[in-house]
Amino acid sequence: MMIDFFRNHSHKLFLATILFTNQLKADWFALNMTRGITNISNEVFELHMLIFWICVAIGVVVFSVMFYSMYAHTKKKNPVAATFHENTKVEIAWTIIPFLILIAMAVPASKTLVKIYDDEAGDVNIQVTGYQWKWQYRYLEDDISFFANLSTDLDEIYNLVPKGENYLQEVDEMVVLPAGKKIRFLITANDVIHSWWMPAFAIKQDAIPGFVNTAWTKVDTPGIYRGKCTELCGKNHGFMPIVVKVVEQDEYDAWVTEKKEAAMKMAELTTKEWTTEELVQRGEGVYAVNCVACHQTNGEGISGIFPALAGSDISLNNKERHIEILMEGVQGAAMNSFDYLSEVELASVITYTRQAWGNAEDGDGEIVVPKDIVEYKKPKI
Ligand code: HEC
Ligand SMILES: [Cu+2]
Repeated sequence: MMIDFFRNHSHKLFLATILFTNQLKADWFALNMTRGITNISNEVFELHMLIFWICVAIGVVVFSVMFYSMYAHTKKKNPVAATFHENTKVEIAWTIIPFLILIAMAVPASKTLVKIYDDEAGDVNIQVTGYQWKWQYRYLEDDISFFANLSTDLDEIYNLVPKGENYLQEVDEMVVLPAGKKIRFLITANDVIHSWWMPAFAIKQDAIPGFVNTAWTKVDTPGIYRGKCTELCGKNHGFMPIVVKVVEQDEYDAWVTEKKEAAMKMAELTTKEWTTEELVQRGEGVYAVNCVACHQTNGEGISGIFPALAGSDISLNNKERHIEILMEGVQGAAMNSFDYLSEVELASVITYTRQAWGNAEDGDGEIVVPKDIVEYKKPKI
């Protein structure tokens, strides 16, 4: 009896299990768009659900009519086919009804779009520039500017150690925003097309060289929000995440003050008179972070792949080319531009490579000071 019940109804039980297992439900909902945390992102989500359910309803009606017709008008039941043509009433109905449905969808969609496309100045205005493969943020009112680089350890990427919680979603410097204020982003790019995507704010805006696109947000809930570049922009496209930290106003003010002080210190460092020893000392650290992977600690490089800097002609006798190669990189080679380093870092790492490994004795021993880099950066006419 019991066994028979299961035999006859097992498929129904199976279906019920699928539909009501909580885990499955959670997985299913994870497929949906997320709600985000701003008013706009909520509106976008509601709009998405509204349109989704309209589509479901249309699907149900259309398929019901279709399956009903297939069932009710089989050849068996209707051996003689009807021969009528045209039906004005039906044709008017199937023109007008979709038209009304489209209008009904366009009204709320346009309302939300109009709110999204607001490019009035914000309380805080930030220029966002996409680079291969990092983001630069410039706070226009406060003259703060920095790059946000991926900070995930290379060992995690190469599976040498387990992947961390925010794998490929972490940066060395977060964008800090004050809660409850209108923030306007002016989004552009320096090389190829990127796209600044922050799902929690419902912002996804193309970053195009030579154009400035705007986006805005107002976030009331402090927290850390993560997004990424979402326009295929080259080999490290997956390695330029976006991390935004929303804090209360006073914490934001403190951050601004701190950033400004750091910038002032940097400006002082740039103009001060440097001794060779100071530059070399600083440069050794910069070299260890940015150059050893290829040129090696002993400056010998790796034969056939990365040239030696110890005893190289550029390091010994060609200060101008040395600056240029760091600023511009070498097209088509692994030697990228390091123009995002500060003037002090650049000058000190160049001086370090010109002094270390006996280069000072074998070459002209000329040093590079931060002012040289400032000079190089000035537009040439
Ligand atoms: C990803 C590997 C890599 C990194 C990191 C790197 N370089 Fe290079 N570097 C190269 C390659 C490859 C070349 C050869 C480029 C070419 O084809 O001319 C080169 C060339 C150079 C040259 C010219 C050498 C010569 O005499 O021809 C200098 C100087 C130099 N790099 C300095 C640096 C400094 C300083 C750093 C750190 C700030 C650095 N590089 C970081 C790969 C790298
Ligand atoms: Cu990109």
